[in-house]
Amino acid sequence: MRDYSSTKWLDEIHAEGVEVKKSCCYFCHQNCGVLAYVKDGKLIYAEGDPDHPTNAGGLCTRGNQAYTFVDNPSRINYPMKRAGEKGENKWERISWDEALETCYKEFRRIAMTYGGDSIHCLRGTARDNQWQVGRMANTMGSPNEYGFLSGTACYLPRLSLMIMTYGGMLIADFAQFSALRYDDPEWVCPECTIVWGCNPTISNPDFFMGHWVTDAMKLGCKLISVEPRVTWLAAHADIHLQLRPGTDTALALGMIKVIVDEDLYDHDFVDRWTYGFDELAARAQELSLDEVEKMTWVPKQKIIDAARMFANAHPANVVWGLAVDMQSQGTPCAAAIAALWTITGNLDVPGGMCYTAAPMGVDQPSAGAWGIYDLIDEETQKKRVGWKEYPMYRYGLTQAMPDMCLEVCEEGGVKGVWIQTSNGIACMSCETERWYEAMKKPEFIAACDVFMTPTIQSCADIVLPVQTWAEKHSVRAHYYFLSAITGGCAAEGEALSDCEINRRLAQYFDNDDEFNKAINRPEGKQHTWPWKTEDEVYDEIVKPSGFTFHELMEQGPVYQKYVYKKYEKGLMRPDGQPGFNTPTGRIEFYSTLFQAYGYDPLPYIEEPGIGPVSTPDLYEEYPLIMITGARTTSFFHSEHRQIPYLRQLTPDPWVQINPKTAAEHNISEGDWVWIENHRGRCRQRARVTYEVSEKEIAAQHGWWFPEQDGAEPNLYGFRQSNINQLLANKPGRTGFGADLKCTLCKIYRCSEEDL
Ligand SMILES: Nc1nc2c(c(=O)[nH]1)N[C@H]1C(S)=C(S)[C@@H](COP(=O)(O)OP(=O)(O)OC[C@H]3O[C@@H](n4cnc5c(=O)[nH]c(N)nc54)[C@H](O)[C@@H]3O)O[C@H]1N2
Ligand SMILES: Nc1nc2c(c(=O)[nH]1)N[C@H]1C(S)=C(S)[C@@H](COP(=O)(O)OP(=O)(O)OC[C@H]3O[C@@H](n4cnc5c(=O)[nH]c(N)nc54)[C@H](O)[C@@H]3O)O[C@H]1N2
Ligand code: SF4
Ligand SMILES: [Mo]
Repeated sequence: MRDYSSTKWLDEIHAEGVEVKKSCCYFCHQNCGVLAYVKDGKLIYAEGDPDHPTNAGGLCTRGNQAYTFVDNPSRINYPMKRAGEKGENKWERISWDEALETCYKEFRRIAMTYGGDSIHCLRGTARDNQWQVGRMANTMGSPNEYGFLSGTACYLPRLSLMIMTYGGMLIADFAQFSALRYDDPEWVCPECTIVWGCNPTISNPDFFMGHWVTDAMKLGCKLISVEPRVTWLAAHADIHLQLRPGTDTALALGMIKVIVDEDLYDHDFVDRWTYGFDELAARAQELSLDEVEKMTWVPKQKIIDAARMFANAHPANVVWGLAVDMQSQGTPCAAAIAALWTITGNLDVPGGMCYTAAPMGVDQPSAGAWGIYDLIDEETQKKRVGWKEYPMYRYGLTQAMPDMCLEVCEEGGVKGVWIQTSNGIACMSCETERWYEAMKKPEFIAACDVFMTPTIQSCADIVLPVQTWAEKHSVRAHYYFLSAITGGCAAEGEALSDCEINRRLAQYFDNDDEFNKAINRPEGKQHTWPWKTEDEVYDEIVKPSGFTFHELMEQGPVYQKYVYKKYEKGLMRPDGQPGFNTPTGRIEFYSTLFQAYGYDPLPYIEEPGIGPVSTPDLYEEYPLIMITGARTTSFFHSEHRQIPYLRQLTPDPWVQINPKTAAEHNISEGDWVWIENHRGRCRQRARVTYEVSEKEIAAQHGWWFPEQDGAEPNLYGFRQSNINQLLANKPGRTGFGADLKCTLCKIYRCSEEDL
């Protein structure tokens, strides 16, 4: 680790022979601008690029530690094949040719024997390679690409709702659409923002920087926080609605009720551009505020105050987050919250909620949308797991349905698995043991990763080493700008970028006429990866912008002028008419598509599957509501446990416990405690804090211990502190959303023997 006690390190990075390159961090999908200090091909330091408009010179804790991530002794440096039984942690170095040929032969055999759909391609919160995993599935003749996450409960509940009822994806406008940022004369600072189930100052989620909210607060923007915990933002909010986890829909409907009752809504917008307002209003009227208070635990006067504050502010917006998705009612919850910003007339106006754009016509590759799904024939497309059962999965989305995929795998229907960017069993899957067992069944599994993980150890036959952003090229089409990742450092060993791995593997399939005939590849689509180098791939992606990839590298981030109120100008619909790209051409509070699919067309309230109301018996035995996975600065999910400085910041998994609850259980700060419910238990260390109320605890997710024995049965201790063992694979009615942040548990101190 670098010694910061003297200024010697500064001399080091400013010494002769050190090159400073402009690049972008990709340790999360935020993609901050970086100045990379490179010496002899190695990254020796990284700092924020002051010219980069979104991070403006800042890097988070992890970005600052880039050099200890990139140059880390535990990285996978060579392709390897399993040399013992699965889980024995015995690996043998092989050549890239042998590795890729093995993958090709195995996946080909599987597709030809059992059908392409028996190959499942899994990814987590992928980086620049999200589209690649879907495309790779198609290359191998499979329609099945997804993550291990129940109810696809990360962003997709919100996204699918917006696609179906708003005809596009919306995001709070904090001037990110303009390179001038806050100096852009057209932008208006929001007068009020609701940060809803999101902790952006820690998580910077979904291409949104948390400091934009604090910037706006300094410019006078009022803050409403909808958050069970007392986060920094909640503590600084004008109104903190400290709700019971999983009751967000009731709260949003309560606020809608106040806005309608007090006639605070935008009549003109509602009349001209929306569909089903009366039905929505009637649905909100079904509840009394006393009932909402009882359900949500939020005093009704606070609900009234918040509704008034939000509705009277112009413009106003909502920064919503993962907690919306991580309840089984993710879809109706998203619908209710979106209705709030819509009835108040904050749609596609400066400082309001704005439609994302494809900068210079470049699709957002990381969102999985780039050029796939006509690479396989229609019949195979319909073999996507969940296609029939969950129609919302078809609508503008390409993912298979994870909970059903798990069942298919358990029944032996998954024969080949390609894992790229996921540590499934240590982080993403609920009922961990089920996924762990299921992943033992396929005949062949290959994984691409930067580090060895419990997931790879437990099930993979082949491991492929992956480059980090510091080493590879890539592009990022944010929804507001287009930029190139320049890399420029030498990778230790033989790691390749995801893109290059995929491109090379695809060549085998693309040149195999017999295979393409057998899987019935559509006419003219045989060359699924027709590019000769990875830079050619990026040239193709950025082509609509008029730049080549290398021109873009020179140029830095490129912006396109943002157009507000696109719906008035005929810019939202394929037919060029004013309105929105929905069946009625209006924003649909009453969704005609939901109705057609047999779902409730309006937002409705449903209790979390396990909780004080739905399972009172369990509540008696497990009297604490359990929040999981609230982000911390030290880690990205299950990653970064190998980075010395980050691990020093958070050496052990911790669970937040209110001082009163801790005292009741004779638990002191730092004690190891068991967290247990009817599904299982795991242990984490007590962080005794008023950040959580007496009724809740908040446990970390994604824990495993790279320093422990990697072989079975220990597998880096991935069961010891893995909170997901207590969670269920149980999606909401639409197939979206799952209760990962609102279930029940009890806690007790670990005994001496336990440790
Ligand atoms: N209880 C609970 N569980 C949760 C959550 C929660 O809030 N609560 N959050 C969920 C959410 S929202 C998500 S998105 C998932 C995330 O779940 P995962 O995506 O499985 O999480 P990561 O730990 O980021 O795993 C990514 C893996 O990819 C590797 N990797 C990193 N960079 C690259 C790269 O460039 N290429 C390749 N090929 N590999 C790379 C890392 O080393 C790591 O092993 O976790 C979910 N799990
Ligand atoms: N440092 C870091 N940053 C990350 C990640 C990471 O692992 N580490 N992961 C990335 C990924 S993939 C994602 S999806 C994003 C997620 O980022 P965010 O959307 O910010 O999600 P979280 O931090 O999981 O949860 C946000 C807040 O929701 C609160 N909460 C819990 N339950 C409820 C509830 O029922 N209702 C309401 N209203 N609030 C609730 C929690 O207390 C928490 O403070 O973060 C991304 N950024
Ligand atoms: S890890 Fe940190 S520095 Fe890197 S892109 Fe994400 S927020 Fe930015
Ligand atoms: Mo996520």
